[in-house]
Amino acid sequence: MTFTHHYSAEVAAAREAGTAIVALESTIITHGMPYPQNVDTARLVEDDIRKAGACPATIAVLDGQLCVGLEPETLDKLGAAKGVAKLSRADLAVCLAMGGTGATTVAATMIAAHLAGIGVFATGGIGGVHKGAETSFDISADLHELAQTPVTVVAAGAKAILDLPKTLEVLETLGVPVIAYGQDDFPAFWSRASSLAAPLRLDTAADIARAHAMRGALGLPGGQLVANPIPEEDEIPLPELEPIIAAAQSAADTQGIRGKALTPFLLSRIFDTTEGRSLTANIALVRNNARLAARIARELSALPET
Ligand code: PSU
Ligand code: MN
Repeated sequence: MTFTHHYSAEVAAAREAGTAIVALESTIITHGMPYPQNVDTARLVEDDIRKAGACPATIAVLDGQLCVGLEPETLDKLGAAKGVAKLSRADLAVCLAMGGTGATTVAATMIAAHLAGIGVFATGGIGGVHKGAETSFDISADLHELAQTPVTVVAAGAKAILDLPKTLEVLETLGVPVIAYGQDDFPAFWSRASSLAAPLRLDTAADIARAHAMRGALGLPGGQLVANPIPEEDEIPLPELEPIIAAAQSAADTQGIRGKALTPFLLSRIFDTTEGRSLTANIALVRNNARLAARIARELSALPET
């Protein structure tokens, strides 16, 4: 059995030219943001990466093809579609084998990026340990992926809808480097600070690229989580969000929302309660992560091959 990547024209040209490439996920488009802001954001994020001198590669599965880079009309279609499958590590092979279509989560995007030789990936926030995980056992496959697939993921920390202390504990157990960028605190997605210290801190894209390469040189599997705080002017302070998150979580509990549906439910609930402010912040932080990821990817491609 074989599979082939389907590269967009732009990504194919970048591979040819040796341009640094940054992977982007598609679940954030189909499940993380409402239409049409999702498509607008996806385009802005791609442009941010181009302006920073790298090539964006949005990843999705379309009609049984693992697509690395989406043509503009395809991105539109995916963003407007309803009921698109959310593909994590467990779902990828079945979807490809059955000729299906789906959006890739952080975990599935890391797998596809690595197979395509892409070392850096930008998103909003990774999945993690959900509140109440001690009874629900809901821990995102993103965490295990970071432990086994050598891709540096730039995110604004983990989404604040999660149990952040437990998320950090699991990442520590799995041996995933959690590197705050330019500050000591682990960022909390819509907020710069979580009051939890990040285990590691680096201050430059070059240092992050060197750490990525060093893991490879040591033969350590797995990637790195770069936790990049949202820009100050765009943040919603955590104390303001906490009651809103708690209300969204209790609505999910009452309505029995579980599994793959939980993250999208919480995000859209918080969007409604904040009258869209959470989305504005989400867009700002993804763009901020894309810009940093482009710089890391360029530093990485400038390092001598090992
Ligand atoms: N980041 C965002 N919005 C999102 C996601 C990340 O800003 O919607 C998606 C990612 O695809 C991530 C997924 O992998 O949420 C986590 O889902 P779960 O908790 O079901 O593993
Ligand atoms: Mn889950």
